[in-house]
Amino acid sequence: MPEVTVTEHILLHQKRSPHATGQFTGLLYDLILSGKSISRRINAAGLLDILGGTGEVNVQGENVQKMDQIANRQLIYRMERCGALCAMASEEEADFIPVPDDFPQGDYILIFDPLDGSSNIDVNINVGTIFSILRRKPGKKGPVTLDEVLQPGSRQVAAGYILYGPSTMLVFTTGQGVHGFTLDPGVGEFLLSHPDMTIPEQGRIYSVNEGNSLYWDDAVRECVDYFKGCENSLGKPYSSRYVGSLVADFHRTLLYGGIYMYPRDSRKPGGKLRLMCEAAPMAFLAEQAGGRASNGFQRIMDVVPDKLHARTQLFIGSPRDVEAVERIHAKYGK
Ligand code: P6P
Repeated sequence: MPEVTVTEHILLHQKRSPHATGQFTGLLYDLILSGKSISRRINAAGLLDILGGTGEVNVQGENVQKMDQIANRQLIYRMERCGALCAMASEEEADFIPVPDDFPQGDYILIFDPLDGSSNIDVNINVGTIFSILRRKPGKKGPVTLDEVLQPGSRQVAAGYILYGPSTMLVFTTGQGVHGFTLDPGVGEFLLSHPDMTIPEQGRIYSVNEGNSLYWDDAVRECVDYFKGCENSLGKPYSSRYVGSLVADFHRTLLYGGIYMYPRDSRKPGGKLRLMCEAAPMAFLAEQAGGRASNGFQRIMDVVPDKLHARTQLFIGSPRDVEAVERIHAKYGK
């Protein structure tokens, strides 16, 4: 396969994508630069005494890992200087972050989870950076307000993730399909390795944390029993795979098909995953790859966040598998 860099790929698509402007290319360049820096740290984490927790608890009520903090600070530092943003929001920060006036301002808003699944770092399991890119409402000037940030997933102009695993991969969409790039450490470039990624119409794998089954509602229990039984469209039980790192579980689902589920339960009635920095970007990717993403009752991309760290239950993957979940939920109602 000829070596196609991310920049070359965007320029090739620029003609067709109204959002792939020079400003956007610059935004993606700095996002990629941050990803390379985070990847380098993660690969040597065990040697640099940056494993483990900081002893702090974040706005999500989760223990902050040292690498969470490093990735978060790296992204904020780099992206506030990229000249394409007017604001950003991090899973690790309680409030959104306006780009300081003394930095060049842009029209885009970046939402990110700096290091999703970071509790897995200490045991050397894949983690990832998830990003979602919105545009400021046309004509808006001056300080960004929260309501400009709280946009539904359907308003995203781009979304993707950087997966730190056996190889470091960048997977993203600008609304022109989903494309995967693998980091060549020798040259320090992400090179096109998975053009036009498409999710299978139906899969053979279901992915959910069954340790929560005691707390599920009847609809979720029936969904999981559907995939574990023979009454499904496969005619036999699906295999179970669960890494516990959304980027890893989603990436496998994107390539192999099937369904990833993080349902609500009696302890987390709104679900665990964050709508804006986890579910919505993955939903954009899933739909661009021919898949579906739902909260059981409606398309994730149509859900308007009521707060920055709004949570949601998530069913995402092959269209036929997500449709089965929606049919079951329709019987039970909200
Ligand atoms: P559990 C990581 O904290 C995360 O947000 C996702 O990356 C992952 O899919 C999920 O939570 C794992 O949650 O409750 O199964 O450990």
